Amino acid sequence: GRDERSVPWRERPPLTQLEDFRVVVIGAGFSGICMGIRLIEQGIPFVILEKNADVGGTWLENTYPDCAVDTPNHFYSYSFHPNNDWTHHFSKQPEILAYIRDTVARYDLRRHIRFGVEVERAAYDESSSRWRLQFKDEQGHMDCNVLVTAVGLLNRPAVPPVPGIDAFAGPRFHTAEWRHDVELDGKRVAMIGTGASGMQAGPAIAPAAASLTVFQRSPHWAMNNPNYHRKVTDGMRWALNNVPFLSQWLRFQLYWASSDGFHSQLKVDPSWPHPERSLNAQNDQMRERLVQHIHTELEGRPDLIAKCTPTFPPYGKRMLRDNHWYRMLRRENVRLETGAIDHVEANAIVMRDGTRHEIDVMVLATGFQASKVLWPMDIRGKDDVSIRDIWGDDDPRAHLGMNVPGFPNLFVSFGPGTNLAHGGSAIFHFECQVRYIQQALREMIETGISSMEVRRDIHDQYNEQLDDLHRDMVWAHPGVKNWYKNARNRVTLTSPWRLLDYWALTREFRLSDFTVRRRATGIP
Ligand code: N01
Repeated sequence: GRDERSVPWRERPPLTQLEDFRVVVIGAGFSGICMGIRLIEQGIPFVILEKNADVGGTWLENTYPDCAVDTPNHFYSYSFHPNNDWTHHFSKQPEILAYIRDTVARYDLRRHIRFGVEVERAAYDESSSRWRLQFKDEQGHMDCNVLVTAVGLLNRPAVPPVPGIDAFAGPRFHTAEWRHDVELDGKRVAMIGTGASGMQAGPAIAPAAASLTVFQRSPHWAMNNPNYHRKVTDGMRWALNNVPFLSQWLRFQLYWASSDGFHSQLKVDPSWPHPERSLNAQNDQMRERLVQHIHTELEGRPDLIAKCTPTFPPYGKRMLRDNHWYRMLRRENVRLETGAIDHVEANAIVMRDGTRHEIDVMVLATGFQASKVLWPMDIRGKDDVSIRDIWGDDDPRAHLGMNVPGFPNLFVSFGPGTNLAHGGSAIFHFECQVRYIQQALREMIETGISSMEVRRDIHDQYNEQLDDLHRDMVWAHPGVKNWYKNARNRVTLTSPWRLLDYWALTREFRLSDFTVRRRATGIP
C-alpha cells in the first residue's frame, strides 16, 4: 500500500477489484467522453448516460447551415488524440462530429454509454454515501458513488418572450434544433439574433431565400481572420503527419496566442483616457482594427456601418469571426432591422414603430438559457437540499467550477466560472477538470474515502477571488449585456483566468480542501 502511494498517481497501475465502486457521467459530449476515456485507463467502473441517441453533445445537436467551430481545430481537439488531418483550420460541424465518433471508436467507449437516458433527478444519500439517479419518464434508476455531470452550458434553447410568438403559423425553429425538412428556397425568412450562431447561419441561408430579414437587438464585434475560411494545405497536413513534434508545436502556439499573448486586452487599465470606447491601449487598437474592417466591408453604406458598429469595448460579448456577415448585409434580398419587436402575428413580425415584416419562416438564433447550470435536472445534496435553493435561477458557484459544499461526491464539468469567453479551447479546460477529478477518484478509492465534500471556506474564498478578478474584466462592464453574467450583473459562467492559471489551479488535487468520511481500508 504505502510504497504504491509514493508513486505519482499517473504512474500507478490501473485499479482492479472495484466491483462495488461506480462513477456515473452524465453526457457524452466532448467532456463526458474525455472523462470516460480516463476512467477506462484508470480501471474505474463507470457508465455514461446520454439523453441523445448518439455521442457528440453540442456537435450532434447543432446542425444549422455552416455550423463550425471558431477556435482553431488543432487546439480544439483532445491533446491525447490529435487530428493532423483537419481539412480546415476551423472545421465545420460534420467533421468535428466525425472526429468525436472516431475518438469514441478508438477507445471503445460506446459499450460504456447508455443512450436515450435523461437524468431527471439525482439525490445524495448520506447513509450510503451514494447518489441515486432517477431517469425521465420512469425509464429507470441507477446508483453510484460519484456523479460527474458533463452536460455543457449551452443546450437549452432560449425562445424570446415576444408577444404572439406562438401565434406564428409558419415553421419556427431554433438554430440548435434546425429543421432540415423545411425548405428555405424562395421563402421569406426572418432570423432573430446576431450572436455566434446567427453569424454563421445567416450568410449560409441568405442566397437561396427570397428574402432574409435579420432582427438585430445589438451589434456584436466580428473580427476578420483569413484562416477562418482557409483549408489546411496539403503541405501543412503532410508536415503535421511527418515532422516530429510539429503538431505539438502548433498546438502550443495556438494555446499561447489565445492565452498569455492576449489576456491583457481584456482588463481595465484605470489610467486609460477613453473608457467610453475601450479598456486599455491594446483593446483600443483591436477596436480600431474591427471598425476598419466594418468600414472596408460596408464601404458606401453608411446606414449599415452605423447599425453594425457596437458601442461597447471589444470582447464585452463573445468576439465573433466574420463569416462574410457584412457582405451578406449588402445583398439586395437582405434587410437589417434594428428596431424593437412589438409582437408576432400569424405571418408577420411587427415592430414597435408599426413596420410589418411579412415572413414565411422564423429562425431563432437567440442563444441558450445559459445561467441555469444543470437545469432542468433536480440535483439534491445533503439534507435533501436542492441545488436550485443554493444557486437560485442564475447564480451558480462552485470551487474551481467543479465542487459545491453540501453536495459530496459530485463533480461538475464545464461548471460555473469555467467557460472561456475568448481565446483558448474549451477542451483544454475539460482536460484540466478531468485530470483533477481523476486524482480525486484515485484518492478516494486508494484510501477508502466514502464521501468527499469541498470545504465551505475554501469554496467561498475561491469565489471571492473569482468575483474580484471579474470586476476588472471587459465582460463585467456595466454597459454590456452578455450570457456570461446574471440578472444582477455578476459574472457567473465565464473564467477570469488565463489558461495557464486554471491549469495550475487544477493540476494537483488537494485533499485538504475537502471534508472526508472514510470507510474501512482502501484498495491500493
Ligand atoms: O447565442 P448568443 P448564440 N429579442 O446568446 C439575440 C457558442 N457558439 O447561439 O446581443 C431580440 O450569443 C441576442 O441579442 P443581444 C459561443 O460561445 C459558438 O449565437 O443580447 N434578440 C443575440 O444577438 C456563443 O457565445 C459557435 O442584444 C434577442 C442573440 O440573440 C454561444 O455559443 C457557434 C432576444 C443570441 O446570441 C451562444 O451563441 C455558435 C430577444 N428577445 C455558438 N434574445 C462557434 O464556435 C436574444 N436575442 C462559432
